[in-house]
Amino acid sequence: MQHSAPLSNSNSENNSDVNRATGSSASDIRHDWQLTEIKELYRLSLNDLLFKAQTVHRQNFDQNTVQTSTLMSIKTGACPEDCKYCPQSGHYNTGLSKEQLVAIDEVIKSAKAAKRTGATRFCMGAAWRSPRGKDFPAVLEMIKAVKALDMETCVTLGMLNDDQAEQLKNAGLDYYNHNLDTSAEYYSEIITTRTYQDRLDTLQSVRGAGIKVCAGGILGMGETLNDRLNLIRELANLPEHPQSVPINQLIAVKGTPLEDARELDPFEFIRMIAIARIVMPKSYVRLSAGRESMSDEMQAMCFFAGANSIFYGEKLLTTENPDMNHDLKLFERLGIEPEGGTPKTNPCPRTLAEEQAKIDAAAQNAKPENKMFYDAAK
Ligand code: SAM
Ligand code: DTB
Ligand code: SF4
Repeated sequence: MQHSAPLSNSNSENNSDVNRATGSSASDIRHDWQLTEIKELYRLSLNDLLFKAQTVHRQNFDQNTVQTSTLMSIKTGACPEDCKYCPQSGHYNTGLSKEQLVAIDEVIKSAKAAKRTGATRFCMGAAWRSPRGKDFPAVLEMIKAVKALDMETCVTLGMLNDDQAEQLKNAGLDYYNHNLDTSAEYYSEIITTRTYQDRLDTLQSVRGAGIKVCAGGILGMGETLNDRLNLIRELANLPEHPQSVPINQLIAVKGTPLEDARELDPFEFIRMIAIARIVMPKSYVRLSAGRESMSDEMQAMCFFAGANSIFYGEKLLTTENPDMNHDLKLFERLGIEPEGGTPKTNPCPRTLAEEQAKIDAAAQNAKPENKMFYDAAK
């Protein structure tokens, strides 16, 4: 069963035109995508690919609405897994200090703040291989407490078995995040402490318990184009499309084995968002980690390509995310409305002087790196 996504009246385009443009019908939910077909999408000109993706997007969603989720790390660092991208892995020295599970009061405080700023979903992440018996009951209480604030809940706690998934469902959990991260072929280059099949099994337990699945991956880890396309194919060919598909751009963190990974061409990233939109037409595609280093223009193109969800709030789990004022301003400039509505009060009010200092600092930082910058004084 696919979950039903919002459809606005503005989507009532002539379906036959749309089908001609997309080569498929609006209700097409397929789980048999071949790599060759996904490659065909990739080979389209960017204009053609974006047109197709935007057309599918409009058939299934309000094109001017973006869902906002706020993240909180409820247990940080010293993870036993060796994910090469992750600042929280205990295998690498990234300068993070190990922390215990946070107190429920802190979670409630953060969730209330997230709700005030307009987030509709609160996602809690723990640096675990899988939930530990002694901490699990406290996480169940956190889910109940956030749910009681009338927010959607999401957790990401590592591998789950059927029984744990069932308990999460009973606590009222809406979404479970567990990413495939990359293609099955490239996976062992990135993680050796658990297998691709382990990940698929966890997703099966989550689905089996009736929890919505949030599953995606990371781009820019040195994978090939085939790996990127195969990741999207794996996601699209799951027994049900994940209701939420986070597409992360690697945040290359110092101390991790991927600290020097080569940056992906922004157009490659945008193409992957567009392909994900086309092959998983009713899934929310989340423009996830990495927005801090993306230009506003790149993010706007990702929204045009069909991304309709973001992490919202200054912090992801341990790394930076754009500040909320910047995101709200960007939405305003693009005519986008957050799914929960625009907050009535400024979420992080700054004085005019602080605003100006931030703009000056950004302009100052931009100058030396901008090779196109023309200095008339020289
Ligand atoms: N330990 C749990 C797990 O691995 O499922 C939950 C937390 S883990 C940090 C959640 C996801 O964050 C990872 O699967 C990965 O896709 C993403 N992630 C972690 N570090 C990242 C980084 N440096 N850049 C981009 N995405 C990252
Ligand atoms: C996901 O796909 N991205 C989020 C969330 N799921 C849990 C995490 C991004 C983490 C980025 C690195 C950090 O902040 O530690
Ligand atoms: Fe641990 Fe998750 Fe980071 Fe992997 S991604 S090291 S499992 S916190």
